[in-house]
Amino acid sequence: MSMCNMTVVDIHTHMYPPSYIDILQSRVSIPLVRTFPQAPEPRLILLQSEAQSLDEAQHDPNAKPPGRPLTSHYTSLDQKIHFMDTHHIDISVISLANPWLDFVDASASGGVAESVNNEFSDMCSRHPNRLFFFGTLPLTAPLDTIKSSITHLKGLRYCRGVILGTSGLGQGLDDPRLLPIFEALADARLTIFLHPHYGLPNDVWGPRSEDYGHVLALALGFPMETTIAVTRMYLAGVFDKVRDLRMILAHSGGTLPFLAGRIESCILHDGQLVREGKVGKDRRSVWDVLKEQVYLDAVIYSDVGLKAAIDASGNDRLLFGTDHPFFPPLESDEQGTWASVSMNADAVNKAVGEGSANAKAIMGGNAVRILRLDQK
Ligand code: 5CU
Repeated sequence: MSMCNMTVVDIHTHMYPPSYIDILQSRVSIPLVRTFPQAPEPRLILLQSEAQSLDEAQHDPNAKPPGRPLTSHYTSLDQKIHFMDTHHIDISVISLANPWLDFVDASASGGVAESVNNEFSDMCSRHPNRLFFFGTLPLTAPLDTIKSSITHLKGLRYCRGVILGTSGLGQGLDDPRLLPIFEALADARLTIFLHPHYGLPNDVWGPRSEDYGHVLALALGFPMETTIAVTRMYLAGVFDKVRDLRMILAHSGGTLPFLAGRIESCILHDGQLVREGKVGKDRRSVWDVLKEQVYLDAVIYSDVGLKAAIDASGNDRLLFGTDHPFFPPLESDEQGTWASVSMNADAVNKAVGEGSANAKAIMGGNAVRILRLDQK
């Protein structure tokens, strides 16, 4: 990546702090961390699509190890800083990786959220010019506990938002019970970083999906999940009800930039919606919401997808990211440069021109402005 006169900000970069790994190690169902005789490092098993390979590895010591190796890249702050230095990243906005606290018992999640958010805050304070974070909400807890968590995050100096999955309180993000939470986040000027985890049901992938590694779940399941979640929010009127809500969508919005036109057409031609008066002249279209309340990360690995994202939201709303520590190099040293990072940087250069004002904006300027990273 070329760095001259440019601040590079990575807004899509995860960690699992040690206390969270302890929780995963104590679990017997996914998500979990487990050691297998056939693998040198503990394995991090996160996705339901990994259930079959987990089962096979538990019964057959020769079966391929499930999940992914739990390397120090997932847990170590020194490693995060080394990764940033290696890739000339000036600032990272770190966040807990999926599945956050979605599986934590209601009675425990408030306390776990508080300690995880404090851990992130402490990590940032150790590198004050280089780290900010998106906090984590205890969504399984009662509403008052969730609101207290937002108040806690609002008071943490380096917190700039929250990372959120698509399950919400268990019924998705179009659930009216979430409106007070969205309002509290908007009032606190905490941006939501919306990130997928659940993908699509396993049977969509067919009986041979085990032969295809993680490709279907990650390349297609994740983006479709995001697309569906945001479309449901849009159809439920969430963006109109909470006009100050701001969301960064992971993976350039899933397939939203590509499908927004089709979503619009389906709305305009839906007899039920028209009869119910939901397609009036004052309606804000999906395109309007994409340009007014949504930001997109630039984690799409190709200029083709990136150009669609820019067309949909605007050069001033795209934000560079790496998805570290996921997608490490498989055949070169993990301490060196990662192709998954350069693919995203190259896509920016190809889409808007290396060294251009738009490239500088996407690589970091937009993040500094949108997330107020110049205010410490
Ligand atoms: O490789 C994966 O499973 C993942 C994941 O779980 N979360 C993520 O952000 N990227 C890749």
